[in-house]
Amino acid sequence: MSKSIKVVVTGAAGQIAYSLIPRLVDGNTFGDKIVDLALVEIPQVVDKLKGLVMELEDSYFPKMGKVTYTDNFEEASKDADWFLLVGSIPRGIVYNGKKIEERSDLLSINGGIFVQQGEAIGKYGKDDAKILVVGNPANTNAFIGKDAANNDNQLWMAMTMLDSNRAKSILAKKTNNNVSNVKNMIIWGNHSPTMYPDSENALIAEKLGSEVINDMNWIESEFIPTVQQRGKAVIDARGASSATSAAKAAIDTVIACENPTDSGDCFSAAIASDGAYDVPEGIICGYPLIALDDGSIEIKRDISLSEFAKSKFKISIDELLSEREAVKHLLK
Ligand code: NAX
Repeated sequence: MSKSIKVVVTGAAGQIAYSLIPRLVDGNTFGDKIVDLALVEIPQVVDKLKGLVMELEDSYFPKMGKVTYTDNFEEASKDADWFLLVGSIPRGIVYNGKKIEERSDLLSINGGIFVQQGEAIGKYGKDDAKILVVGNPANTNAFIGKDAANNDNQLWMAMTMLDSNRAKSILAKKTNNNVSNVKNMIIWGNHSPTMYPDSENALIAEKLGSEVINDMNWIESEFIPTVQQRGKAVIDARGASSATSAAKAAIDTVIACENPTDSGDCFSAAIASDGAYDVPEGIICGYPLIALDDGSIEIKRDISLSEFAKSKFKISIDELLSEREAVKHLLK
């Protein structure tokens, strides 16, 4: 009989989850494993998940195991292998009588949620669980969750794969390549408009981006801002934030963690700094990562950063430090 794996998804009635959840059980993400799903929503919305479960049943997924839904995160967490924390309170909604516009308000409200979820993951999740935070502000939510979980065997990540996929697409277009020819695409720092997408260390048709693109003006005034602002551009064009591409990026992150990384390549996600690349320890920072044969995930440490790259990266590190300051009342 195939091994089974349990995946918890929060924000399960939201738009990203609607694209994401079917792909978790379609046999491509976890290969041969049977996938048990625990879907989590807030109490006001949880009953809608009945409809999603009906659709999953109607879709004929041979690798789908047990599917449950609940508004009780602790119950969902028991013995879970993966947590995809998509749910969060978006900017612009009225919460407890106040319209949430400022990043600091968003940090505080979502931070509170991530304290509870982190504690439950630390206590009830598997000891080697992997946690991917998608809900924004993703890096600092992951920072708060990891602190509350207090379990160093578990791996907390914040998603930067969507930024990396966006950057690959732009570099491929610029150089007339297929997107599959762009590798080693690193997003340094925060998943926010300060992120630094690293064109210099990207491999484009096996050559370093710094050799292929000799146009600093294009990098600085087009490439970097386009990647940084792509989320807003999608909202302006679609009237809603990225959903299918965000779901695909979450799946890409899971697949990247579940399979050894090809030599010369890396994948992008933010994890806790251990001081690598002079980033202050503990903050959840976008890094180049590799998955090893034994299933562990490590920071790729042999990337050299130009002075230009270092100055851009520093802006994002400073932002992460100020976010850490804004949520320090939530830390243990
Ligand atoms: P939706 O508003 O469609 O769905 C979010 C869902 O989360 C809602 O159904 C809500 O009820 C639920 N929720 C809120 N708090 C919860 C909690 N404590 N437990 C369980 N469920 C909870 O948003 P959607 O478009 O799906 O986006 C979800 C999050 O992803 C947002 O925070 C968004 O900003 C973030 N994004 C992150 C990206 C990234 O690259 N890291 C890119 C896409 C996206 O913008």
